[in-house]
Amino acid sequence: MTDKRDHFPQGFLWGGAIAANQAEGAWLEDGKGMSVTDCQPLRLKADKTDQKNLFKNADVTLEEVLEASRNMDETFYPKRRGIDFYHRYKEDIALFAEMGYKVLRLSIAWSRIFPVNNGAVNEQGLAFYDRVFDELGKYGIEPLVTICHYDAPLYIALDYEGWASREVIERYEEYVRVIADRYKDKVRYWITFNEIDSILRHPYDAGAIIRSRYTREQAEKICYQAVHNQLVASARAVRILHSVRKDAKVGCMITKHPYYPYSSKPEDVLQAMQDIRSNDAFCDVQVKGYYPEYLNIRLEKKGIRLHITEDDRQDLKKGVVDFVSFSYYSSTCSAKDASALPAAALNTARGILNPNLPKSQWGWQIDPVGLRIALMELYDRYEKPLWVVENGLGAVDEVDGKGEIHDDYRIDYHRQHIKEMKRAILEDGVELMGYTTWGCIDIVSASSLQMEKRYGMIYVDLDDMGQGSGRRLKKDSFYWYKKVIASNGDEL
Ligand code: BGP
Repeated sequence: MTDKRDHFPQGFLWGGAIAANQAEGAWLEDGKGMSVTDCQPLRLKADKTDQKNLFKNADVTLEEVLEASRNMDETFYPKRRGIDFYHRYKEDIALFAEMGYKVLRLSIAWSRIFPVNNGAVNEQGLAFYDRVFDELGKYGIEPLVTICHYDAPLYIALDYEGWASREVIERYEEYVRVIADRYKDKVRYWITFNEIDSILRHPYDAGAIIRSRYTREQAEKICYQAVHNQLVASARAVRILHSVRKDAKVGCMITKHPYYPYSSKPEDVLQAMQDIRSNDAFCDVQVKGYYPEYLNIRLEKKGIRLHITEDDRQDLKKGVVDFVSFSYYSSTCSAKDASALPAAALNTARGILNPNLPKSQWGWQIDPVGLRIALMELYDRYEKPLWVVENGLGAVDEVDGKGEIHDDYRIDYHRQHIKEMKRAILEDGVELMGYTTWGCIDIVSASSLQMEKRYGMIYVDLDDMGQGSGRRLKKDSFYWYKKVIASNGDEL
């Protein structure tokens, strides 16, 4: 009898993750309306490690949005074409099934369901996701559905002030009621928002907020109000989903970056604790059901008075989540005085370079132990089941003369991170529901809008300009991950 402390738990949910705006394409097909991500232009090839430039791709001015809304071109708007998952989902799901997936994390494009503001529900949009869930069901793959993954309908940005407008809570609630009821027999696992903390860093795709409309100080207040409205919307979604399906499990999601003190100076240790609180703040609200006092104090110090009603406070209390999910790519450092320290590129953020860690081609530091640290910290903080819903390595992959892709660097990345997850479960007592690698298949990068930044275990023959056959090719990591899943994480 092998000791249960040697293996991942039975039923561990191995799989992968994609997002509608980065994978589906078909940006106006079958009645879909424009989304904010359909208006993000591919700018000149950004310097891979120039996070500001890459970051710029995610942000757009009002003029650029209006120009894009009049321009039907797809070439320079990569998220309009994605990898054509909309038409190729059967082939792609068959490949995920061949790897042995237990779960696929995907998102629903809100603008397929409600193409027009205050308009009718689009039956063709609903029918598409019925087909996708049915295809997953054929292989026994559970969907984990992100209700909004950066692609709110464009009217949320143009007819309102994005998520800073309270009416958007009602728009989201109407959307959730429709999909909760429609898919109650096909979807058990839900995430209310992708990386709810990211509005503060890139408000356009995360919050449908066009920052060029505001001054810097106005923009900060707008973003905090937008997060608050999303927190209320998330809480209401939890209750709707629970009311429609008793065994539904609804999670929150943040961009997790463990913060290490740059030195043992107490002020650096203190700064790391402050930064961890900043990273976890909105997760605190979604798990605990109220604003922690440190967050109230921080808002007061910024001179930000949020519009919070008593009903909001009741909503937050009644709509706490069932699990905590997060994306993990890298850790970073904290220092009281970082002015003379080298910066590090992070996932749509900037940190302090850790001299002890290697970097990816896009400058993101590679820290498998950081994933174990994140799991311990979040589990101690919340004592709720956790779920790693994004983890992966963006890299330039080469196809050799035989059509093979030898991505041993990606295998090593995942192998090291899975080993640390196993230690978190077996040695640190963390309750971990599952692991969905980011980009099970190459898709358009969220921040750089490139195809060149490949994360998948399945290669897609498309370049940054959308040129190529679109053919899917199995990378070496495809065969490796298949063995990992078949052995429930024993064979790494
Ligand atoms: C996360 C997003 C994903 C994914 C990932 C990788 O923040 O939730 O959509 O894109 O980042 O980032 P990128 O694609 O910019 O390399």
